[in-house]
Amino acid sequence: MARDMRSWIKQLDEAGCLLKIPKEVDPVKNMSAVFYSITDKALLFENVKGHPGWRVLGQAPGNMKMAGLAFDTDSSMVVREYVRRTEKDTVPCEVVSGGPVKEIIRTGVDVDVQTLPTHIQGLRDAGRYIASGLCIVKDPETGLRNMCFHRLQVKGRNKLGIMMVPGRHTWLIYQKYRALKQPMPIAIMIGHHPLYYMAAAYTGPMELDELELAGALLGEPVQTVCCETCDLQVPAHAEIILEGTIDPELREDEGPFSEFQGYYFGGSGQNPLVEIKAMTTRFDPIFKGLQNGPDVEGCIYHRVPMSAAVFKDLRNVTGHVEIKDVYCHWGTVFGVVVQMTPRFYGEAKNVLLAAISGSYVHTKIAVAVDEDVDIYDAKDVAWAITTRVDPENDVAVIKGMRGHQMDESVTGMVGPPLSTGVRQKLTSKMIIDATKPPTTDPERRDVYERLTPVGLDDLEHILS
Ligand SMILES: Cc1cc2nc3c(=O)[nH]c(=O)nc-3n(C[C@H](O)[C@H](O)[C@H](O)COP(=O)(O)O)c2cc1C
Ligand SMILES: [Mn+2]
Repeated sequence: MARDMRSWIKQLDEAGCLLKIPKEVDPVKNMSAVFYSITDKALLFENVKGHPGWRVLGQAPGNMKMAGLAFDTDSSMVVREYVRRTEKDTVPCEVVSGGPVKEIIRTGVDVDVQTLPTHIQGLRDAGRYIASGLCIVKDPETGLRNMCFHRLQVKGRNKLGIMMVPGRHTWLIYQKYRALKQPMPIAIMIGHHPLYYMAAAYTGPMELDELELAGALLGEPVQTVCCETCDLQVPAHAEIILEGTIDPELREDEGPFSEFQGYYFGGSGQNPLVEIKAMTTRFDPIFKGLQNGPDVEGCIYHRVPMSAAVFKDLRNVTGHVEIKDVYCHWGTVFGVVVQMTPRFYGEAKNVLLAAISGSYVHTKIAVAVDEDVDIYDAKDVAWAITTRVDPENDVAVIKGMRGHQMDESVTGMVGPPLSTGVRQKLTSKMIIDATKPPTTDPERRDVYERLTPVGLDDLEHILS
């Protein structure tokens, strides 16, 4: 049986990780606060004000424990499991003739995206957003497919604003349609198993079809069906598919929106529009609510694929250094912690340079620690930084690197505008070697053995 959002809800429920909310919740006034206040459970809203009959699933996964459930593993193994499952070839999709997402087909004037129970995510947001829409497009030259997250502002019955960060594959493909003076067909998938979301946020080469990557993560081919109004294939077991086009030149104000770094800035301005032509759903579709921001669901989808990508990058460039684990930390994913065992002096710095140079531009501050530090515990990482770092020798700042467009602390703007007045950003990046002396210097390395209390073995006997 295909794994989808229904099987995921069942899995969460059986694991005691699902909280059903029968009380009426207003998606405009209350839902975002609920998402922020309950992070230890997935939430299924059963009564959404203004949207009779709809249910909304959110915070699923809202933490790494639930991410572990999606990967059928422990929370501390999620990143390594992602790497393991994507080591081999991706899994081609299987085109089928029909599926649950075609149970109801609406086209033309019967489509109204305002009926979707979208919520307002933050006080200064421009309006209601679909944050869980995975945008599927096809390269007009090569025919290659791409699937990626893009925030979508609800602007009318059949109108969405879309924000594409310059350089993203969707953005690159859109530039090709613009050169051809043609509208870009787009299909937006809302609601599926979380591993689809984990695949969509993975930054890989243009040739990588993120739906085939989802197949690798799921361990089964993704079944796809043809769209009603365009030549795109979409997952047959999704909850909702929106089909539309993006005009090559039409622009309208879009944003601000609650962003992953914890602010409202980034990407707002004159952005493209999606004209929705069809909406296909299940008989009783469940909407995927997705709270964006630090340490909520949106962050989990950034954190896991990014950590896995950095892990893979490090293995490619660092030869035989043993990388134990990688975790993008501190809520915002501008920081990354690498767990490794240094063999030689300076080796950790070599590794860290790779950690800030990969496919993701987010990683601005990279820290290396040994295997005796819990990289999932920010306090433990801070302890290593404060006790194993001689700032003059163990910290390096590299100037003039490519920065993230949505990092406002980066002030080095260069070049002509890319879109919506956005210009390129030059940033400095910092690497911090918080590892112990290397294994080739055992005497000095031993000095850093962590304190261990006496009598740990007898503790149970004494306390019982
Ligand atoms: C929750 C979430 C929301 C995102 N929103 C956007 C967005 O609005 N616009 C955008 O360009 N990228 C957004 N991204 C980032 C892309 O999904 C990510 O960088 C992806 O790997 C790019 O895909 P690509 O390699 O096919 O270009 C978002 C990521 C996440 C996890
Ligand atoms: Mn891509």
